[in-house]
Amino acid sequence: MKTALITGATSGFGHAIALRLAGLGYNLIVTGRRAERLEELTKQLQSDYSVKVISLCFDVRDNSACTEAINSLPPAFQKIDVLINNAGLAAGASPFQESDLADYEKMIDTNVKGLLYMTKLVVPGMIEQQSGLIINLSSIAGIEVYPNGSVYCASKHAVNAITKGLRLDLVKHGIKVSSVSPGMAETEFSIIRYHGDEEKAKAVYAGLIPLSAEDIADTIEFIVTRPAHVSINDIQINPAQQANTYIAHRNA
Ligand code: NDP
Ligand code: 8X3
Repeated sequence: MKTALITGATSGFGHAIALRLAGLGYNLIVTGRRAERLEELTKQLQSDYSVKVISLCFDVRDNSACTEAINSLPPAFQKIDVLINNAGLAAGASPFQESDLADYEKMIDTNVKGLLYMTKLVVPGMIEQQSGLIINLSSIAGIEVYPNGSVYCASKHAVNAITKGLRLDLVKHGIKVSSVSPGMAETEFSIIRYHGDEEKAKAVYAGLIPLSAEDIADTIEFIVTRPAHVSINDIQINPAQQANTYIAHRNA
């Protein structure tokens, strides 16, 4: 049985991916900062699927906490086959000159540095195994830059560069590296982006059918179920009503 580690499994994509991978028979390491949600998810996974699950509660921005968490894994979970770097966020949506330095730090520390910390800790085991799959959650924001999103977009452009760099450096060790780049998806993402303003968050998806976390779980399932000789480098996935970052066809 294979083991997957999913960061940010307490909500949205990560939660849906955890359920999907359990359905595919993966043993799981699920992570996030909200202990209660991790506990609930672990209970659900253990009761609905016959897989082994362990939860690790820590902040990916804290390298020592990441290290401690990975070092605490019992032997049965130490061979990680799939790492899904999903934990991430956008904080704020306003012009650069009006936006908040603390928000920049949150985004860079989580989306870029957290991803690096986790990857750095998991890659040595994959090199030892001479196999593995790393999937990074990027975004359409890693492809195009939009107004009021310079730092979030920068963080996802960085994720793309790291993904490509890892692929170049790890190919000789049999490790595949993929990214998934979704457009608008309705999760807790916009609520977090707008600092808890649910009305503003809802307005993001007005007049269209956004992607769901299930759509992203479908995409991850496709990547992890390819044969060993096939690497999916990147999948860009949008709602049918979103042509690109700038053009969305909204119902009146
Ligand atoms: P959610 O807000 O629903 O989920 C985010 C997850 O990340 C939560 O489980 C949260 O857990 C975790 N997380 C955030 N910060 C930290 C941290 N410092 N340490 C540990 N875990 C953390 O958003 P989505 O599911 O939509 O987002 C998942 C990923 O997909 C993100 O990287 C996002 O940038 C990306 N994405 C989202 C899109 C969208 O439109 N929704 C589109 C494209 C990409 P907790 O709070 O418990 O720590
Ligand atoms: C989230 C997608 O374009 O709404 O990564 O910021 S977007």
